[in-house]
Amino acid sequence: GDALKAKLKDVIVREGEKVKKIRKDYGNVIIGDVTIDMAYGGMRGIKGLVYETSLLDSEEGIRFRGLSIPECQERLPKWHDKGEEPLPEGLLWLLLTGEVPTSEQVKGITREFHERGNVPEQVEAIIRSFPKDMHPMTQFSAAILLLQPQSKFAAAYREGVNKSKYWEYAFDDSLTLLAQLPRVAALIYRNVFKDGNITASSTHLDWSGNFSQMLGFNDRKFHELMRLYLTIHADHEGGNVSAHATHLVGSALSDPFLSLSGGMNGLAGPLHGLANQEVLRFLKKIQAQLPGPQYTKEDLTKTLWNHLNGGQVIPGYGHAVLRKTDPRYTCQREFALKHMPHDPNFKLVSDLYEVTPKVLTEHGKTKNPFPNVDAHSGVLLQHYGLVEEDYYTVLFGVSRAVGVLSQLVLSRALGLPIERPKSVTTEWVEKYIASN
Ligand code: FCX
Repeated sequence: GDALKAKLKDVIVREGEKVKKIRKDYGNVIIGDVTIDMAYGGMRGIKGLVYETSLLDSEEGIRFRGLSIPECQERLPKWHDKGEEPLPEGLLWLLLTGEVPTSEQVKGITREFHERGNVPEQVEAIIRSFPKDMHPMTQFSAAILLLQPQSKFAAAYREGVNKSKYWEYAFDDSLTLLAQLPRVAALIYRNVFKDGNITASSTHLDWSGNFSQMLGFNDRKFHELMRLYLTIHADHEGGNVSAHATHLVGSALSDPFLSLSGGMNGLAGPLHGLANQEVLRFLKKIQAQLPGPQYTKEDLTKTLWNHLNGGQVIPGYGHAVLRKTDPRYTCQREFALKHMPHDPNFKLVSDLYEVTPKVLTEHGKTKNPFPNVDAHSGVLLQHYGLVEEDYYTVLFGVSRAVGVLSQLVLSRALGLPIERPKSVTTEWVEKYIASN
């Protein structure tokens, strides 16, 4: 934590000066136009937000501080010598500082997470008292709010701390949150789906491995899967609902706990993070409609049309920005090809990959007929026995916290103001058209 904070301090001074100069010298440069369609259309394509931690290319997919997913897999530190997947602790360092950390630096973060990982007892008691039929994402967002009284940012603001120190408190809160989220998330899982017992934290494990163990999974391959999973779901630039919501709430100087909970409520929507749960439900639905394991591509096509004709979207396909197969899908596919090539659910996902883009293209609505991250994640979890799909979005949420909290720290460091875009009414639009 201390090493990261020291590094971050340097980066923040440097970046702060850079941004100041850009705004002073080039503040009036125009970077886009806004059409009436964009204003009605969810602000699609409007460049109206600066978000430092990652950038999405519509063809190539996400880059974290300039690194693609395969580059992150190659360059970020792994878990000991046998590890093959990147550690999310390393991604956190990368997102915050723009630099690839050493193994030692990553170990320092893992240690810090262990030190801060104890969840207040009264919070655990309340989580345990949640009704079992309350959706895991509702529980997760509520649990994050229950952690909020620990906020050092909120306490410092109340004490009248100088603006220039905001980021330090945001950073402190973010580390606390990231340290405690796995325990909170595991508690929800154990409580809703198992007997409520939860393994104590193991300081010899990394953040993902320890989380997996608390969930009740000790297979080393599952730990590797979780390292990959928690890395690739972390960040997808700034305009997606969870990142933007966290950013928006944070811009009011709501502390990181309040901001993250806001972001998680957006992630819980079926067009966003909940799509990973929806994909599993969808796979089960079409499996039931197929004639058996020997189904043909024509059978698959028919079930897809049935679904579409029912007026529903095909979950896991399409994207607001991406126009090609999501590299987060591709790396999960590669994980499956390596570790579970004969898994029947993987076969179904693979077969769908061959059929669905054609069907969606013929359907003629979606701008992107290719799969996104959510089309694949569920079958990997099923393979290792994490079969309760209503829980999947919580895993997405634990990971997404890494990205959105990193940006939140940087937003406070750069002194970004309260967000307040201008809205107009249809009456205003009509008058504007008439007068032009
Ligand atoms: N199946 C059927 N129709 C689809 C579709 C799909 N997978 N994707 C888009 N469409 C439809 C839209 O519903 C829209 O129809 P309408 O004109 O009747 O309203 C039309 O195609 C144009 O939409 P498009 O511009 O291509 O997509 P948007 O930017 O509006 O929406 C999402 C993007 C991702 C919301 C959309 O593709 C979708 O609903 N996909 C399924 C849900 C999903 O997988 N979400 C997860 C996305 C992401 F990876 C994540 O956040 O986790």
